[in-house]
Amino acid sequence: MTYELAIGDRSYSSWSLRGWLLFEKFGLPVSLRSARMYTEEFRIMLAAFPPARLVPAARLDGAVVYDTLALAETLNERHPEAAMWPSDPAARAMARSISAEMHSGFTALRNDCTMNLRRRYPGFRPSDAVLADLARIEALWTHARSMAATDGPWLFGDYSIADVFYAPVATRLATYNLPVGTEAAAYVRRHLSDPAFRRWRAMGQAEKFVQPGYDRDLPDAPWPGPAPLPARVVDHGQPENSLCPYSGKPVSHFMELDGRVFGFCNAFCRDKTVADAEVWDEFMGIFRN
Ligand SMILES: N[C@@H](CCC(=O)N[C@@H](CS)C(=O)NCC(=O)O)C(=O)O
Repeated sequence: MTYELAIGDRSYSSWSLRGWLLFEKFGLPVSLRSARMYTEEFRIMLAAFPPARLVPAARLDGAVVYDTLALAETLNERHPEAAMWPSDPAARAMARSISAEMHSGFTALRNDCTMNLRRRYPGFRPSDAVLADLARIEALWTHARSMAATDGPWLFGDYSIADVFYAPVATRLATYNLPVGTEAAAYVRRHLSDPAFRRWRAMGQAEKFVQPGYDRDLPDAPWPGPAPLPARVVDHGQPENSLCPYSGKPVSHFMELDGRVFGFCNAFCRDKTVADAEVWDEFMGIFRN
């Protein structure tokens, strides 16, 4: 199978995050294309996925599919072995319902609290409309948890497409410090500590791009997810590895961690590792040696 996925800015594009999680969390290999939103490069990228206008857009063995809900259902249809929805029919129907409600709803939350994985605003004051969306979201999460068939920490126990749809909702709760109860707060933390999500966020940090209009003029606080290992970029040094842990190519970009220097074949792979070293198995394989 040959799968391609076009995405936008990792720090800001909530639908791109969902599209990518659909592949990453269910072990479906995909080759990625990315471009900054609102640029000519973005328009050219999407021209290869006609008639898509927005990200994510995918090509699955030649067939273009855009819109995240359509992508979720098409991947589910092609990969029954991936168990992307809950297996119990009633839970599956509910998982589809709450995902569809997310896809078409929560406009106050989505408009007032755009996804921003680079910021946390403890002083943000939500409107009544955002609070009403939050109350509905918490009610849906509680309902889903009451139908969970396993002890897993996700909405229906095991990770499902419903969790993909609510991942960027969880990050908004974190970025804007929105008030929710203990159970919902635990679910948000679960997303923030998920290694796949952490890899996505680290790649967003490595993109080093601030999309105009997404930051708020509010005091910022540290991201509430797990603290990254204290890695830092260095210009040179004696790396322990001569080949990049990701590509196997000769190293040219360096970072230091615990007084040890490691090399990578490009700045992006070095910077995504500096951002959150622990979640990259290829790097940790050489670090632990
Ligand atoms: N309904 C679409 C929404 C996709 C969407 O709004 N994508 C945004 C990024 S999060 C986009 O492509 N924005 C670029 C633009 O508006 O030009 C889906 O489910 O995939």
